[in-house]
Amino acid sequence: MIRTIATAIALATLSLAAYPHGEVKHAKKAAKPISTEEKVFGREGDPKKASRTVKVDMSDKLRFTPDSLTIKRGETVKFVVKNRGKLMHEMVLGTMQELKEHAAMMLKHPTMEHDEPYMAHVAPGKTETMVWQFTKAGEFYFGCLVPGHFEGGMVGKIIVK
Ligand SMILES: [Cu+2]
Repeated sequence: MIRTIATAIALATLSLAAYPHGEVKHAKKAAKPISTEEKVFGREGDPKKASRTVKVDMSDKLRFTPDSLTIKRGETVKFVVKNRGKLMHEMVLGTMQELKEHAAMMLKHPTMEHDEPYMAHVAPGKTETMVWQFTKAGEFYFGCLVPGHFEGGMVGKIIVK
């Protein structure tokens, strides 16, 4: 009986040992992969494929400069977004409907964190970049969703044709 148990244990140990130790895969701390999510207003762009750079300034007067852009359909644009003010600002791409809804939500929940490839949050005096490919023609917008800013007129228009 004891011998049987010992044999069983030995066998069990053997069968365990038969499994090679799986190689632990250490995920490399690489940049976030480019999202493939397709939005009505396009998709995240590959920085290597950016064919145009657009500088956008944001100010505490709640204005974007420029506040209107025309983009060719299919174009990948690198936005270089500078905050010239003393307040936090952000540039969020979307349809007017989406921006309105999102802005209303930010008013209700001011501390809500949001971070998507179509947003650039920029601290005072800083510059951030955002790369976006405009895959569909249409009329889109960009707004600052810091509570009160969108309502204060911090919005711009993008025509994709
Ligand atoms: Cu703002």
